[in-house]
Amino acid sequence: MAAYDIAIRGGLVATAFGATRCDIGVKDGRIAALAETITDAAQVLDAGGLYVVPGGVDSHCHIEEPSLGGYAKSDGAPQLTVNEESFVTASTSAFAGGTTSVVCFIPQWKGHGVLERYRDYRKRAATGMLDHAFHQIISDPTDAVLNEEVPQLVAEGVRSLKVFLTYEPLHLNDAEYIKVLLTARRNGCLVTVHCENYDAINWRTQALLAAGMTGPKYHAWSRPRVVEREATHRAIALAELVDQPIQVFHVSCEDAAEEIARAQARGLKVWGETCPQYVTLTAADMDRPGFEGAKFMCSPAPRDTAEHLRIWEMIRRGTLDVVSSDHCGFTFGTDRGKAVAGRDASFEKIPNGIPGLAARLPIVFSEGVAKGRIALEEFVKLTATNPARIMGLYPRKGVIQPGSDADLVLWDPARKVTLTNAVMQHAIDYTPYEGLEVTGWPVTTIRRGEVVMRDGKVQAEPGTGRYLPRGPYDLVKPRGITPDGFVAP
Ligand code: DUC
Ligand code: ZN
Ligand code: ZN
Repeated sequence: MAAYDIAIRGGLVATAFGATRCDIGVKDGRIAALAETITDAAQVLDAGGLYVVPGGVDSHCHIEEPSLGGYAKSDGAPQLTVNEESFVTASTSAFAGGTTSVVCFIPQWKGHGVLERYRDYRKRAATGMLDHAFHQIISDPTDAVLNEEVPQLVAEGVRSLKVFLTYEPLHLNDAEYIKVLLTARRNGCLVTVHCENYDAINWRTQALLAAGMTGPKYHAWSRPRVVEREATHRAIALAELVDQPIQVFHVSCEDAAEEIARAQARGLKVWGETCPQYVTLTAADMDRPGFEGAKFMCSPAPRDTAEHLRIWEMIRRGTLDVVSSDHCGFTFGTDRGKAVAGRDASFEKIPNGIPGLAARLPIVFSEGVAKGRIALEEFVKLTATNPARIMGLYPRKGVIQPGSDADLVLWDPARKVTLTNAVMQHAIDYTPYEGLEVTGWPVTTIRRGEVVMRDGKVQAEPGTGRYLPRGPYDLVKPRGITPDGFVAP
């Protein structure tokens, strides 16, 4: 019998600490050896001329998430919309783009607990092929949920609580946010935060609508940079008060990133994530004719090309250390997705979110490494190692070393591809990146030692994705520093 199930031979193996040319031996779904030469294997994959990078870890994606909400009907009632990507289609798309693990969101509906949704979501996620962990959205922080249900979720391996500071019907006020921070501190969880100011956006939205400014482009006008900066500042300040680590999600602009940089310089445990849309799309995309602009509508809103360069600078400085997709797919041509309120709906009724699971790694590599903005090891950190570390999945995920899961991508650094919807292999009928040319492409994706994508052809059995329970981890331990040394329970 061969010593290894697979040998990956002759590639440039990249980790967060650098790259080296070596062979990789895989046994029982794990990386068993890195050596100059490995030949004794049942299957040999030739990686000559290719890079070998860890399978992507996408720590922010919305998949098969019922009733995301976030957009009210004209009478103020929440509009229930089901996120249209299933775990099977999301897995196909993710493998096509070199991602092998995701952290996605269990919803909470106001007036309901969280355990019932967790059980339902576990079942949904188990139908797919991606390895998966969960954030728990808290939109109704009752004592029963925070004191009784969250500890049970934590025992089940859920280690991050997600809060929204805007969106009907999900947003929390400051008192509610503080309660969630305290709960996270007590239970050893990370808090991830959507930072935009709810009241400010509502005020601007109503003023824009009253002035007859209703088209998709006014989505960006309703939520300018300052509402993101203010909420980022507030989210950090309250986290400092409670002494609770947080990750600020989808940072779109330097103004918000500067708040994170200041917090990090003061030693706070605050991390910043950005997304491919904030280095490729602009507010002008939402000004395309007719309803077309809805294809680019997400929150925070894409800014402009000058901002893209500032985001890259914040990535280079390490202020923003994760690039997630915020994949949130709504179809364009049906009456279920973007057009759920009609094709002439005003902007505040159009669901926010864009699909991007498959595009994430290619865009970060192409715009980052191929254009000389970041090194190969930075690409690995941003797309795999850092999300795994911050989410408590490291070193099982996000790294190529003996003992880690054999999640690997054979990457052709020279391959040029024009992004089209067909290439994305998702269930959504458009991609906001249509026509974007990228340099660098995943040619083979391996999940736990199994080739699940080769030359764009995804071959994985539905139901083979594994749940990734997360235990306690040091990164989310409080610093032990509070104002006046007073630690509130
Ligand atoms: N913004 C979010 O906060 N969530 C989903 C989609 C989006 O655009
Ligand atoms: Zn968000
Ligand atoms: Zn999101």
